[in-house]
Amino acid sequence: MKKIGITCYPTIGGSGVIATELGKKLAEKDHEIHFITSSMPFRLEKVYVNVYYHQVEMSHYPVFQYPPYDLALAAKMAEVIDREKLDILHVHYAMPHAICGILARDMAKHPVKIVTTLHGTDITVLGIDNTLKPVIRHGIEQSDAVTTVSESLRKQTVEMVDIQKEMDVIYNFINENEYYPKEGVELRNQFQINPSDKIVVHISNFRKVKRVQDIIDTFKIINESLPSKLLLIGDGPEFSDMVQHVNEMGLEKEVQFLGKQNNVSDILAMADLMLLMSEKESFGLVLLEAMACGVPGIGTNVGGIPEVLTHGETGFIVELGDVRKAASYAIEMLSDPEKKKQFSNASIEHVHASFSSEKIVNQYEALYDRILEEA
Ligand code: GMT
Repeated sequence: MKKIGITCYPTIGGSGVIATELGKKLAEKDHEIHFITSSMPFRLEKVYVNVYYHQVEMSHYPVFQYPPYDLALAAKMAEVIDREKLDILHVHYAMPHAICGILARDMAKHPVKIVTTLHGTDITVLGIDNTLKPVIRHGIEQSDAVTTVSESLRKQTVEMVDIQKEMDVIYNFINENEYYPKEGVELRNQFQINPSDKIVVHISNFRKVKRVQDIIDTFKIINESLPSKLLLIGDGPEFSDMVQHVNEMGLEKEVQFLGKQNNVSDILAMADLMLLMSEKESFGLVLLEAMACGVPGIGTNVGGIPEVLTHGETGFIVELGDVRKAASYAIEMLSDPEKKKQFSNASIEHVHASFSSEKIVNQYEALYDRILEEA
């Protein structure tokens, strides 16, 4: 049994999902898990044995222009390391969480090892703001172990941060109790979608990098050939522009904006295809969640997406912005029930073979064992 602290962004997002699900799985394996976050992680919706939550408290001093959240987090981490005698502090994102963890390790009296998992966005930020490079490099170099969620992100990190540190690729995984093929007929009726309509879904935080416009443009071509509906799930900066784009395309009746949703697996149950046309994506967890529910995906040849989707087997890969090709693959698959079934079965099998929670959680446990054995 190990005592493991976990810090992540607790709000909606793939990194928060992975950090929380990992904590829950480790707790089931008798490890003691201590979440140290600004608010309760959204997937920690009920009481779990062996799981504890420590909220970072912030004082607001009128003197400071910016509240020192990072320092408050480091102080809370050090307090929990010492009081709970943590063996491992597993932080998600180098910036700021690895930096806070390193400061906490320096302050704490009890020895602790820092594991940092990179999810991509802090490396992407370097493309915009190079001044943060030394901070990210320090976070990576001073961690006892670093993991990336795809081989593509590992390579990109080495190139962008110019770093020698060995990094392990540990893929994301799914919670099999939530993501599995389910019957979606009832929900389809509630949404008043015809049984013969094909349902295309997209889930994201509607940032520019997600290229939601390409999703809508791909769907427009699909919809000209097949009776279909597009369900857009999530919210973010591009939301209003996308509502306008749908109106301009005359697709108001075919596209539904569902906003942020907690029970995504229920929506996936009635879906036929997931689209992810991003220009940056270290992994694409939503593709994996869809595949686990038997929903094949079409994604761009970007970042970790080709490591998740196998072209021609569990979905299709297209070049960034190639909405015509994406639509033609979608039409080809959706209009052939046999082919659709084949892709659906292959998706489920692939998730279980390569991205099962058991396989991935074992890899994290082996990593913890390895660094604890090191002097
Ligand atoms: O995609 C986002 O903007 C959210 C971000 C997050 O923190 O959840 O996603 C990143 O981490 C996910 C979990 O590892 C990955 O599935 C996403 O691909 C990655 N996003 C990007 O690289 C843009």
